[in-house]
Amino acid sequence: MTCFLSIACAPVAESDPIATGDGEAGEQEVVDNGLSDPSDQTDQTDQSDQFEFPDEPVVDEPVVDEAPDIDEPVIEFDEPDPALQPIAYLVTVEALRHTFEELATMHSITDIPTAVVTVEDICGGSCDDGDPRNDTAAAIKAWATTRPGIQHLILGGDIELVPSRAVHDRYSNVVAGTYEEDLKSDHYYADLSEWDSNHNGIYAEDPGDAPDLLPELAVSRIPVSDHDEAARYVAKAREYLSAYNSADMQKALLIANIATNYNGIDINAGYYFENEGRTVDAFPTTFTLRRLYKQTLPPPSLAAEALTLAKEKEALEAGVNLVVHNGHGFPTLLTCEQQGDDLDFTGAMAYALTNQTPLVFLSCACQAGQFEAPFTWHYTNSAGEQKERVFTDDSAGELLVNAPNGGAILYLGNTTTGLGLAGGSQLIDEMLEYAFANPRPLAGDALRAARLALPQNDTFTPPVLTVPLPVVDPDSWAWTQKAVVLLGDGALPLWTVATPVSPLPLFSAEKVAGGARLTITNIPAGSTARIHFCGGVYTVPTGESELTVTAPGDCLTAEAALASPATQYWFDSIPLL
Ligand SMILES: [Ca+2]
Ligand SMILES: [Ca+2]
Ligand SMILES: [Ca+2]
Ligand SMILES: [Ca+2]
Repeated sequence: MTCFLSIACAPVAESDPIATGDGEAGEQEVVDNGLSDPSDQTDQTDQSDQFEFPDEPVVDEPVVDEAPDIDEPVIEFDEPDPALQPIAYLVTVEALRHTFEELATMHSITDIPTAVVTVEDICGGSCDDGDPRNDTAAAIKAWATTRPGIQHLILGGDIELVPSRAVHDRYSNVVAGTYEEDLKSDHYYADLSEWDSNHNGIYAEDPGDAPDLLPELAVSRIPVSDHDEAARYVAKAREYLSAYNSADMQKALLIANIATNYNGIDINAGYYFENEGRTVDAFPTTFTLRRLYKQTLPPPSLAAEALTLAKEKEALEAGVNLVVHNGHGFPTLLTCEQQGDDLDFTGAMAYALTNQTPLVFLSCACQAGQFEAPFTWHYTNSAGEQKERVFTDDSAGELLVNAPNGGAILYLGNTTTGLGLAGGSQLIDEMLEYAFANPRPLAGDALRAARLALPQNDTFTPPVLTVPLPVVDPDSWAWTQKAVVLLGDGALPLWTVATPVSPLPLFSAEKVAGGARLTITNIPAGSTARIHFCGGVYTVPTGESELTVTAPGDCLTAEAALASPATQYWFDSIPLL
């Protein structure tokens, strides 16, 4: 086993290409197809002139032959806020539009103006997925590029709904060995530089293309395949925003496998965690850290517990916010050791987790974020033989995010071999640094900042060696940029300080002719309150503790939210009765 820097366990891709089949594409010229800005949905407010009634019904004259005039009220509708330009766009498919609009509304009325758009809208029937220069992925990127003010792109669907970009890469290091793989890269959407400058439909070729790989956008993917999975994720996001047990916000779990064996010496990933200026030091002293480390001598920390599968499950379900995993993975395994299978934490085990506090799981492991699963993996084994292996389920990282009774709200991982100490570990440290340096950071912003800050060279001296090992180099930097993916909604915040739930306001809604009357009262001081109905957003003036608005439209629900820097969010959606 020549693997050095956190390489996949089980069938290890010692080398070589693997054609999983996708061609790739050139950039599409495109394509502002005149798609209207989704924030235009507020137009329905113009219906107000349908509802003008006579102001002064005639009542004084005796009426003989005519029906009596009825004293009709005049309905005047309030003006909604001018439509804000979205800073986040959620790209999904028509079948999931309605479900994800609930998530977008939640963001929009809690401070992150967000619009939903579908691949059907973007393509307008003209995408050709047989031509990688003009396929759906190219159209999505071209479309996103033309959105003014865009900061976040949230891909709302698994790969069969919202495609990724196939690329090929090779990494070689004197100690790590050589890897050459096909992989899917959502980073294609984040870095707006040209990924196919020679327009041959093969992206990020070396030589041939020269993307800078530095992100302009914060990109994430909610890996759901159907309505039920999407609805569960939206419900999970709502709980995460508004009903989080704040006692768990400053709890973190560090999981370490043996990163590699170098000249007969086990290099425990815990040595990296504990190395001065790295992962442990990234956490503020207000955090409580629990360490589950594979046992080696010397132990990386006297505070560490020995890693076992039972302890890992118990710790993930005990109520913890940030989980950092440095070690191994596989499409079917969330965490594992490189040697042996006694510490295989499977995707099925991740899916079965029952934790009240949703996890933010940051891992540098191989392949557990390979969301193209279910798929057939083609690889070359250590004997140089071409092999293939069929994976019949979503990857372990996807299963963790889609877990119905717990699991994660966000999973950071790799869509192929992860280079661990050669880039993935440093990227996680940079995410943590950003998260703790900024008030209520958004997850996608933390990843974007980490990608920008990731060093192109790094060395690391484990305590069991006397010489520094070269770990990050420009090639492993580039591989890491392409292979890392954020599963979940990157426009969600990371909770980094203990933040209580919001006091509850009272929100009620009743139908009126042509619209609804919506009342919010008991607004706590310091909160920004907003009401949403039929695409219109109504903001309560600062300092007011209540507001009633009359809004036009015939929507079935009305929404309201509170946002405050001192508390979690509050959000409610109620049916119109
Ligand atoms: Ca090319
Ligand atoms: Ca760039
Ligand atoms: Ca799936
Ligand atoms: Ca998948």
